[in-house]
Parts: sequence; structure tokens; C-alpha cells
Amino acid sequence: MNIAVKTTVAAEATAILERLGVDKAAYTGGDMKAFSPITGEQTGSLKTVSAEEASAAIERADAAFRVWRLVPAPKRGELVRLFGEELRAAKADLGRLVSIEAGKIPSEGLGEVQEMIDICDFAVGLSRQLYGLTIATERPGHRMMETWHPLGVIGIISAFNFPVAVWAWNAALALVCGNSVVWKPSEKTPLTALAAQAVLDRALKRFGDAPEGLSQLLIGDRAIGEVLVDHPKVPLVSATGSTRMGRDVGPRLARRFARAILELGGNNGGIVCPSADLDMALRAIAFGAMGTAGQRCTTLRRLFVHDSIYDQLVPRLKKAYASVSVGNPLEGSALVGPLIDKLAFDAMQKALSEAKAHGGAVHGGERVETGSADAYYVKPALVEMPAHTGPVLEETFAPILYVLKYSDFDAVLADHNAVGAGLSSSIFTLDMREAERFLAADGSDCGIANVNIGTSGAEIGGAFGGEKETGGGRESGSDAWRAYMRRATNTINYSKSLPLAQGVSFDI
Ligand code: UN1
Repeated sequence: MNIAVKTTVAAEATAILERLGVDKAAYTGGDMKAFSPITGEQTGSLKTVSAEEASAAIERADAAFRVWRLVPAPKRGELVRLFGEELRAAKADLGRLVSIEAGKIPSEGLGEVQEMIDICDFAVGLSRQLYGLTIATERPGHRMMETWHPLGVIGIISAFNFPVAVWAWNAALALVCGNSVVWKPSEKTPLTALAAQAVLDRALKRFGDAPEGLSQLLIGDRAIGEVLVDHPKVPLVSATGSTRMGRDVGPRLARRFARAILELGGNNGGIVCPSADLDMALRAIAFGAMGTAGQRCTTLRRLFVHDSIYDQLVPRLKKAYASVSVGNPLEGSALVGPLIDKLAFDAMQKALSEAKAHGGAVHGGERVETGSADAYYVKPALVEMPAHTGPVLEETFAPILYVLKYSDFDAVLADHNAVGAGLSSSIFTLDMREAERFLAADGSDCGIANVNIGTSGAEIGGAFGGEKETGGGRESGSDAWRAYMRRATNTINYSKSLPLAQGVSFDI
């Protein structure tokens, strides 16, 4: 198959950066090259920071934190409100840049910016709701309460697949919670990071008197991420990426008793039960497995289909796979854009040959030529597997959906949970016993468990994250904000005596 791809993305990226007010010096003449997966062409060369500069940035952020923590939270919310306004104004440009740099189709590029706007709205409301509890005390004339205080410099390490939304989840909460932010974005998507930071800088300017250095961006490689992870003035690092990365970052943070929010791999499963609405399931599976070219943490990777409906669902699914449009996300109506790079393509091909070696029947998965040697488009792959084994047990960050037949509900639940990762999961059923069981303590072991909805595309209002090798962190909605603050328990004695807790007497 041949798809013509116009080689104009670099020029368009530059025009967007100029419109968003990014200093040209930041993305020209530097030592880190940026590329677009759409054509493989270079889109910029960015100035990187040294380890010393990164440390100095953290020190500045710490100084900013000491001022910002004393600003009343609703006033801090005003900064995030302005950020949301600036994002609304920049949505088309920033969404387009996400498409250019991460290869997302337009609605997903725009959706990513919408996710940033949504979290800003959420955080603004939160800025008036950073509640603590008042707790009954066992002593007369005493009061006990808890107070939530700002924490410090929040380090953010983000991945290419959500190059700006995940940063915004963290930054919006961190800022209303009274913290400063230092961000190390993926080396694969640095231009989007420059653009997002420029949008926040605009809000900071309008806000007026925020301390200098409140939100900073560190363009650099892994060594710069390590500075953030090891720096004693960074009490929390929120890191999104592979489980391998988390295995390094987690213990390093633990060694210095810093907090971690780890959002690592997902090997997300879906179960289609006999009573499922198959039309609905089909659409949800197609988006969950092929959307974003299989490059979401929440992408559907394992599908368990009851044997009584296998022959109704799977042929329709195969048809959808065979006919889905793959191509340049900036032109026309493709639903599946490129993989991020050659490494991703190679990993996909390796997983597919392993699947074949384990008896899998592979449909799709081949490269789609575009005329650009350095762009990696693929047909999404549907792989019918005879058993839950081999590559099925690992996350491969590419559009591969392993399809398995099941007959027993308990056995399929066990298989569903028998992988390292525990991020997202879903069940398609109209039988409330199955639905409730899936959500129960002995059901899905994931941080996200859905009924009649796919595994991906979570709203920001819920806490986002997963268990086991996904890292256990929670970001975004619900009470995820608590991780960005420190809790103090305060007991106040307004009586004239000093009763000790637990009835202890100590009379001197
Ligand atoms: C990720 O893939 O890293 O639930 C984040 C979703 C998006 C976020 C995904 N809201 O698919």
C-alpha cells in the first residue's frame, strides 16, 4: 500500500511555535533533534540544559515554592484559571502540534488539549476545596484536625504519547496545592513541551506577581531526568513511562524517602461476555485497540471473547482491522497515524513473530509505505492466540490486539489478572452478576475497571493510575491532589490541664 505524505510538517511546526510565542533560539541551533513521526523529518534542534543548569533550575523552583506556598489557595487557582483560558485560545495550534510531534489524528490531538483544559477547570474548583478533617479527640478541652500544606518542588517526567496532557494533570494540581513545578518532557516530543510551557508563561504574565521560576522546563536526556529524581529539594516526582523506567526511578526516590507517583505500563484487558451488546463492544474495542496507533498506556491489548459469540464478533473485528484507514493524520480522514519511531516498529514486529511462534494467527501488522523511509506506519494487528502466553503477557507499545477464547468466567478473570501490569480493564456484559463481579474485590485487579466502555479515554475527574507493575500512583481527579501536599495532624489543648493520651500518667 502506498500513501503520499507531504513533507511540510517542519514548516508548520515552526509556524505554530512562532504563533505561540516560543523563542526561536530554544528550538534552532541546539544539540537535541526533534522529529515528526508523520514524515520522519527533523522539526527542530533544541538547546539542552546541563546537569548543573538543571540543579540551578530546581534551586530556583525551591525559592519560588517558598513564596508561592504562602499565596492563598484560591488565588493560586486564579493562575490555573488563566492557564485554562490561554489553553482555550491556543487549542487549535497546540492540538495540531501534538499531532505533528506525537502523530495523533486531529481529534485526538485536540482531545489532548481538551484534557488539559478540563484539568485546569477541575484544579480551579479544587483550589477552594483543599479540605482537612476535624477528628474527635479522646481528651477533654482538646481539638484535633488535619491541615494540608504545600509540599515543595514537584518533578514531572512525561512520555511521548501524552506529551502535554499528563504534564498538565500534574502541573495544574501542583500549582493550586502551592507547589512549584520542574518538568522533564520526553526527548521524542520536546517542541510540544516548549509550546505548552509558553502557554503557561502567558498565564503567568497575566497573573502578574507569581514568583520567578514557579514552573520550569528542562530539555535534556535521561541524565537530566536523573538530576530531578536524585535532587534533595524535590520531594515528589511524578513519572510516566515504561515499567523499566519505573524500576529505576522508584527505588532511587525511595532511597531518599521522596514520594513517587508512577504511571507505568499497561497490558489492558477486555472481556466480552455472551450477553454483550456486540455493536457497542465492537466500536469500543476498535477505538481502544487501534486508537492512537496503540500507543496509549490504556490501549486495549488483550481481548477475551466468550466462545458462544466468538464467531459473531471476531470476523466483524477482523473486517474493521482490514478496512481501517492508516495514514498521515494531518491530511484527510486516517484513524490510525504513525508509530513514534523505528524502535516502536521493531518492537511490534518482534512481538508479532513471537506470537506466531506461540501459535498465534496474525492478521495485519505489516508496514504501510508512505514514501518516507523514516516514517513508520503499520496496519494494526489482530492476533488470534490459542493460549494466554508468550508476548500476550507483556506490553508492546504498538497496535497489537491479542484475541483469546474463553468459556469459564472464573478462569477468564484469573487470566485477565495474570499479567504484571494493572492499569485499565473493561467488561462488556448486560448481566449484572458478571458486571458487579468484575468490579468486586475478587474481580479486575486494575486501577481502572469499566463496564461497557473500553479501557482507554478516561475522563480527568477520576483518579488515574494502576496497580502492580503500573506503579500504584494516582494522578488527575478525585483526591489525587493529596499526593501533592503534606498532611499535618494538629492537636490543640484549650483546657487548663494536660491529660496524656491513652491514660498515661507522668507526674513530675
Ligand atoms: C496515557 O496513555 O499515558 O485514559 C494516558 C486515557 C487518557 C490518558 C492516557 N485520558 O486514555
